[in-house]
This record gives sequence, C-alpha cells and structure tokens, in this order.
Amino acid sequence: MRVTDAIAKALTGLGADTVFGVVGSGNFHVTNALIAHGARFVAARHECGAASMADAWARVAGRPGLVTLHQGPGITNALTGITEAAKSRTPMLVLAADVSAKALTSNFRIDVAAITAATGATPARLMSPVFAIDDAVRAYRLARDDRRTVVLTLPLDVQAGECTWPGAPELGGAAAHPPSDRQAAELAAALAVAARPVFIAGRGARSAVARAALEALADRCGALVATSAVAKGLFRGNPWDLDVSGGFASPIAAELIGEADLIVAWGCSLNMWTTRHGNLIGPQAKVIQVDCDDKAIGRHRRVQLGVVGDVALTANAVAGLLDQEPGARLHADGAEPASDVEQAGAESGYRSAALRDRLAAEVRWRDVPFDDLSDGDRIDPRSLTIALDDMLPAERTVAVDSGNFMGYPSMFLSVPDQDGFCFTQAYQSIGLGLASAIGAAIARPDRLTVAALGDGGALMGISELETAVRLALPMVIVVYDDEAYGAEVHHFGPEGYPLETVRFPPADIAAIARGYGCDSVTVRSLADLGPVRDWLESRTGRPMVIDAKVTSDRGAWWLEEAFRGH
Ligand SMILES: Cc1ncc(C[n+]2csc(CCOP(=O)(O)OP(=O)(O)O)c2C)c(N)n1
Ligand SMILES: [Mg+2]
Repeated sequence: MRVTDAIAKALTGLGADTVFGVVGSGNFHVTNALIAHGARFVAARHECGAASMADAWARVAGRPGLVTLHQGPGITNALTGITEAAKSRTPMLVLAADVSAKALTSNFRIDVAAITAATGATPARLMSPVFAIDDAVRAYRLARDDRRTVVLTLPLDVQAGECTWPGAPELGGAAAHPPSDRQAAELAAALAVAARPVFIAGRGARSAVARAALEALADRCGALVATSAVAKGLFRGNPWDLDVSGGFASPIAAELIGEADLIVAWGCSLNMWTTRHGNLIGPQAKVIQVDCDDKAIGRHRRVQLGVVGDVALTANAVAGLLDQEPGARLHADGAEPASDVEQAGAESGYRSAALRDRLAAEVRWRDVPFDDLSDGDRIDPRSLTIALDDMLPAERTVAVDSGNFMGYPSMFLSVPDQDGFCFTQAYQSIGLGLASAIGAAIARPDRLTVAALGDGGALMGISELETAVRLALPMVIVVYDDEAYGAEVHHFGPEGYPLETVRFPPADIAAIARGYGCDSVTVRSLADLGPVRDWLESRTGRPMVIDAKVTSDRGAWWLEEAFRGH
C-alpha cells in the first residue's frame, strides 16, 4: 500500500473526517487519499486561512483539526495560524509535505522541525515507509490527548514508499485524572467556609460535562460563576452567571469578582487578561487553581492552593465531600464550615434574591447605559452591536478577530453556549478572524456564524471571502470599519505621535465583498440595517458583509488594559 494511502486510511479510521488545506504537488496525493477514504476537503485560498479554519473547527467541533500543506512556502504561509493554534493548545494535526532527505539543494528546503518548534507547535516526521502508519497515528494521538498542535512532515520519498496495512489502528479514550484526596479535601474545606466564592472557568472547562459538574458544585456552595474570554457562553442561562471575567467584565461582574473571598479557577490560567493584570482579584481573596496540567498551576499568578486534576472529576469529588457530614476532614485550615442551611439553595454563599435581581438587570453590557456617539455619518459600534444582537438568531457562533473593535462583539453579542464563541487571541494576530469563522461555520452548519472583524484584519485575510462564497456558508461578516489600525491610533495618538502610517483612506468594503460574490451593505446608522433584516429572512445562500462605518473618537477602554501588556 502506498504510504499516502495508508496514513489517510489510518487517520480517517480514527475519525478525521474534515481536512483543510491548499494543495500543491507535495500534498496532492495525501489530500486525495483522505478524500478517497471519506474525508471532506475544504480548499482555503491561503495556508494561514487553512490553519485558522482547522483551529476554529477543532475548537467548535471538540475534535482534532486536520490540515494538509505543500512543502516550503505552504508551511511558512501557515505559520501564524499554526502559532495561534499551538498557543491555544488546540488539538490539531498538520500534514506538511517536505522535500526528500537527499534533495539538499531543493528550493523548497527549510528546517521544518526547527521552524515548527519555534512556534510552540510539536514537530514530528515520517522517517520511513515501514513506520509511517504508526508515526501518523502517534501524531494524531499526541494532538488529541495532549492537546498539541502537531506538525507531521511527510518527506516526498517516504510518501512515495510502500507499506503493509497492519489492520485498523486503535486509539482508546484519553484518560481524565481525578484530583488527589488531599487536594480535593482542601478545596472542599475552602469552599465550606467561603462567604463569597466565585468560580472562573477557562478553556479547560469548555464542555457540557464540566458545566454540569461546576454548576452543581456552585449551587452546593453558593458560588457565582464566570469564565475567561475563551470560555464565554459556558454558563449561559445560569442566573448566577457573571459572563466574562477580565477586561470584558461588566461593572457589576467586576465589582462582584473584586469582592470575592474565594476565587476558584477551573481549567483557567488566571492570566493578565482574565484578572486585569491581577487587579480584579481583591487582596482578601484566597485563590485556588484546578488544572489537569501541573505545570499550569501558579504560572500566571501565585495561588494559595493548586489542585491537579480534571475539572469535572474534581468538581464532582469536591461536591461529594461537601455532601458528607460536615466533619473534621473538611477542616483543613481549622475554620468552621458553613451550616447545611446556608449551603443549600439560592440564599447561600454569595447568592441572594436581591443579587439575582441585580444580575438579571445589570450583568449584560447592553444593559449598561452609555452615550450613543452615532452622528448620522458614522455609527456607534455599541449601538450597532446591540441592534445586531436583537436581529441575529440566538443560535449563532461568534468568531472575533483582533483589534480595538474586538470588545464590541465580545461584550455586546450573546452566544448560546461555549461552542458559540470562537476567540482566537492567543497570539494576538489580526487577520485570522474570517478564516476562523469559516472553520467554525463548517463545524456548526446549524448555527449562523458571525465573523466580527476590523477593517485592517478584514482586508488582511480577505482572500478567504471567496471560500465563504464558494461554500455558500451561512455567515454574517461584520466589519467595524474605522478606516484605520484603530488599536495603533488609540495607542499612540494621545501622545501626539504622527498617525499617517496607521490611517487609511475610506475603502468600499461592501463593493469589494460584492466583487467576491457576497451580499453586502454599508451601514452608517441603524436605519441602514434593513438589508440585513431582508437577508436574514430570505437567506440568499451568499454571505452577508456589513461594512459598518463606526465612530472612533477614543480607544475602547479595554485597549488601555491591553497596552499595559505590551
Ligand atoms: C499580523 C499582525 N500584524 C500587526 C499587528 C498589530 N496590530 C494590532 S491591532 C492592529 C490594528 C487592527 O486594525 P483593525 O483590524 O482595523 O482593527 P481596529 O484596531 O481598527 O479596531 C494592528 C496592526 C497584529 N496584532 N497582528
Ligand atoms: Mg480599524
């Protein structure tokens, strides 16, 4: 059996059914072999787009993404998307063609392993036809079980070799690890005495199973629940949900997190974004971090207790301890546990009927009063986003690019659950948002996908507009168009620096989008949104691009937070 055919058969047998890429001679055969074995191939127009699509697809589908690339420039073009995936610990397997070992003078020759390792991705290589299937299966397993972005190079001479099919490979399930008894008891003891506990769930809690376990435990001890930005939507519908902790937190969420006496981070690193450089967590708070990776504990801030274990298993174990007779084994720090009466029901811990009413009225950003700066020529991005939140179906996936604008969709658009939000900011690259939205749309065709982009990021990644049109994806692409690299304008403008390098003349993005085959509209006021309403009713099969000419008198306030991180 030819090696390309064998690894395609093995990978599709393991469940890899969707593959993204740009085909050149080096990945032609392996891509066709994947298709022959039943995979769907999505042709991107740029390799960075292919990597970003697979990254977002993996995040939303909850399974490893798969990419195929041509050797040399195919790989270097994909690097920014690969880096975002690697930094996000997205399980993803990149099948990257490479020149044969003896082709020392090939134009395409680069040190793929070195360049891959430099991004934080994990390099792997097919060494010989004999071991090709084992190596490919191992790479897939590493991506899935260790949440790695693995770049598996496929040298052309090995690809062309022959191997023997050994029978369908088995992967087995990845084992989740429970916490140690001692750490679970210490966490239970801390929760038993906490008066104002807040849970902050992160990427490691992005599942329905983790949500159920965390909500049960939060109910048991009267905790309020929040998420980091990447896990937005996880607690949607829970009356005690504070939404996102960090720069995007609404005033009431920031107030309540700041007054917590216990913060428990669940699969959440508590980085500078989630904690506003640490300032969101009050000095009185005890901080406990639960993570399946012991190296993640305390990496971004000091914690009083680290619990190494799977989020759901830990939450269940701790709930089990709290359900037992409050006894000596819960008194790890010598304090008295709260009474059973206080622990049960909505009036326990941080929870009260009055707070529940306040949260219902205030926790959404759209309910926080603001002065609408729309002037007829340009629309206030907050008013635009609130109007879209009202118009677009609730069953939606929101994918956000990077830039000054990024808080508007993140804060003013609600999402149905954690899979409804795709936040690719681990590398802080602009230009990935459109491709990410396409990957998410392919993973969840039942939902309307909303790509939220700045004009800079939109024009950087615009080649994938053709992909969205070709695939007839149900997408609304909102461009927050301030005719500038607004982030830079607001970063340097106040200090009086010249801004010619970061400002642009108006671009007719609606016309550009029509050229690609999209429906489109230019929006300067709420009255211009009629065509979006019509599009939602008629669903033309063409993506809808909204070129929103937005006001931009000052930087979004979360940006000031961001600049402190530069
Ligand atoms: C690939 C890449 N190049 C440059 C930057 C620096 N950068 C950060 S935000 C930004 C401006 C983005 O402009 P736009 O997409 O219009 O969003 P805005 O800030 O105007 O809302 C730039 C250039 C980056 N983060 N990534
Ligand atoms: Mg801009």
